[in-house]
Amino acid sequence: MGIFSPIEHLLTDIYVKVFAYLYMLAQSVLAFVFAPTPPPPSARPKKGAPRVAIIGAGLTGVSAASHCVGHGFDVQIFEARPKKEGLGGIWSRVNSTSALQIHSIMFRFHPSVKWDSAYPTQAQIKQQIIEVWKQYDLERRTAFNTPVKSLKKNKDGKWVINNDESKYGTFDGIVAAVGSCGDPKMPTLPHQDRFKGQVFHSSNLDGKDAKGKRVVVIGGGASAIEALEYAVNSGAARIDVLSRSDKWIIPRNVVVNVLLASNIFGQEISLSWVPEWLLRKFFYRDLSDISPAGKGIFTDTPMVNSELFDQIRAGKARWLRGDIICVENEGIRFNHRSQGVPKGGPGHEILVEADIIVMATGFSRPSLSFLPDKVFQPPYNPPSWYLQVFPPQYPSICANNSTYVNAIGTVGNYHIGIYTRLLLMFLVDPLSRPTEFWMKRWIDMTRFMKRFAPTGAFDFFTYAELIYWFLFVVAINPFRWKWAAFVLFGIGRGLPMTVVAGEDQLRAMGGGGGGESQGEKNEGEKSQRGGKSEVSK
Ligand SMILES: Cc1cc2nc3c(=O)[nH]c(=O)nc-3n(C[C@H](O)[C@H](O)[C@H](O)COP(=O)(O)OP(=O)(O)OC[C@H]3O[C@@H](n4cnc5c(N)ncnc54)[C@H](O)[C@@H]3O)c2cc1C
Ligand SMILES: NC(=O)c1ccc[n+]([C@@H]2O[C@H](COP(=O)([O-])OP(=O)(O)OC[C@H]3O[C@@H](n4cnc5c(N)ncnc54)[C@H](OP(=O)(O)O)[C@@H]3O)[C@@H](O)[C@H]2O)c1
Ligand SMILES: *[C@@H]1O[C@H](CO)[C@@H](O)[C@H](O)[C@H]1NC(C)=O
Ligand SMILES: *[C@@H]1O[C@H](CO)[C@@H](O)[C@H](O)[C@H]1NC(C)=O
Ligand SMILES: CC(=O)N[C@H]1CO[C@H](CO)[C@@H](O)[C@@H]1O
Repeated sequence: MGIFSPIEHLLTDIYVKVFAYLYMLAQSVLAFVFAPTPPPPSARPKKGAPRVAIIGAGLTGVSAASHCVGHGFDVQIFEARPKKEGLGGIWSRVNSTSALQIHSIMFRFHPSVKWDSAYPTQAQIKQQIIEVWKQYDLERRTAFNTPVKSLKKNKDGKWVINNDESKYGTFDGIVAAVGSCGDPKMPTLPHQDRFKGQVFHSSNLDGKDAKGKRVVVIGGGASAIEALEYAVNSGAARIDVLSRSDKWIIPRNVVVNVLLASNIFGQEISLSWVPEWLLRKFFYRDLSDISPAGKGIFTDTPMVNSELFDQIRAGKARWLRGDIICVENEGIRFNHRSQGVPKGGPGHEILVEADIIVMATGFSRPSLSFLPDKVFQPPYNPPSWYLQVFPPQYPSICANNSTYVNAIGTVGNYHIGIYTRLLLMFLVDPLSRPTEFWMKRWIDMTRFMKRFAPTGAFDFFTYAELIYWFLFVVAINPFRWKWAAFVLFGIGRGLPMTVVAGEDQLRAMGGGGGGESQGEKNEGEKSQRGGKSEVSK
């Protein structure tokens, strides 16, 4: 052993360095091929270029804005919070105890992102978002401290934000990127005032000293695992996680994650017991009691972690299923349930002692209520929209990741890029634009195909399903074929634009063409026409 370990170390070191080098190299190639060219610093968008309003300066908003700007569109970003907490979105509001749990290869939210590690820290993620923001000259296009409260069409069919046309102008398209994690959720537990220790939210653990203390974490989501890791790292004396519902945990392994994300059906299928059985047998092993009973893996976003079980096995932490009865002076009175017993079901009562309570109880959902009322009418209410993000009444609105419920997938640059480019295509090419009728039929069809899904059709999807959605909607409409390379890869916008200019002339001669939807004809006819042939390449 004595002789081998230095060699072993050296080899590991070389291996890691070579791998890191190759990873960086591959990312440079991706950036070179796929990142749209940023505009020159002093560039002004061409007069009459379509304008897109981006709501939210998190990674979705910043990435979407960069795609718009890179393809010659004009953008204005609206961010509710001040720059310090708003730019970077949720990653600027959680403390450094949060980090990426999935491999960064699946978190390339923009083609120019360059991760230098497999699991970047919160600070590194925030930094990458800011870099994209700077690189695409978005600083002068961002209004901070500006919550969007309303979105209306003016008489020309253009979008007006917060009823203030004179201040912000009008917009042809909207990207609502408000995210799904807003303010921290801090429920008050029964008799919480009796507790003599301290209570913190999981996003606010920097500088909190847990050394030698008993830490109780409330919640069973990804934030609970992060809080557990924080407590282990700061040398807590005892750690208990109190979880009232079960979620699947999958290993930090790119191959396993990719395999799970490849379920093209996007729901539980007759073979889903196979991955579930394998996970219990080879990953949970002796701890399979923690795994969810009777809840399929394709129903809920799983948590990605490999160290949790080691920490439980090493006796550093306990993971307890059950319901909180009340808080006491010394800790939490808890009804401990066995596997398979539902929330609120029978169990046995214990007192879990605590000096610190960490609320890993999640975040409240930002509201989309600034959108026109009719987009919320069931049965076509979010997330049951066209491709989950376009309300069927308005293909000029793209609400990326704001309707998200659950999925097994990735936040690859593909999603944000593809969604943004679909929107851009709809804006400039009326023939490619779906009508309300067909958008609703697509939603109906997806519901029909997923009618046996234990979740609603849009409450859970997989990566493979998402790719199928994109390919389907591009292939189904011949007028979109010329756009395929642009929509899917961000290359070659010149050619379809030339065709559209030709079609435009034809339409100018003969009339016709499609509006946004029935009753919204204005938009398509007037607003799109003006700019499109003049957009810079
Ligand atoms: C602790 C933590 C860890 C996470 N880790 C992972 C992970 O490992 N992997 C993963 O895939 N995901 C993870 N996530 C999920 C995370 O939500 C996404 O990674 C991503 O940051 C979402 O980006 P977004 O731009 O869509 O939303 P956000 O980052 O939430 O940004 C939305 C922005 O919109 C602004 N806004 C909202 N409403 C309005 C309005 N009306 N007007 C103007 N502005 C508005 C908000 O102020 C906010 O800045 C994590 C989340 C948390 C909380
Ligand atoms: N690095 C990462 O990957 C990472 C880290 C953190 C967060 N995230 C993401 O961020 C989002 C939020 O995650 P999160 O873990 O903060 O929140 P979450 O997934 O919403 O989980 C909150 C947990 O708290 C429980 N809870 C809520 N209120 C409670 C109460 N009053 N009493 C007892 N338990 C209560 C919930 O139980 P019920 O389910 O029964 O309501 C749930 O187990 C998710 O999308 C997640 O994927 C990712
Ligand atoms: C941690 O989060 C809290 C609450 O969001 C914030 O006030 C504090 O400044 C953060 N601390 C650090 C070091 O970022
Ligand atoms: C955009 O939306 C799709 C589908 O909801 C999602 O998979 C993609 O990751 C979103 N973008 C981000 C950053 O989450
Ligand atoms: C994959 C995906 O849809 N992207 C993110 C959207 O928001 C949720 C919740 O904040 C994240 O968990 C996803 O990673």
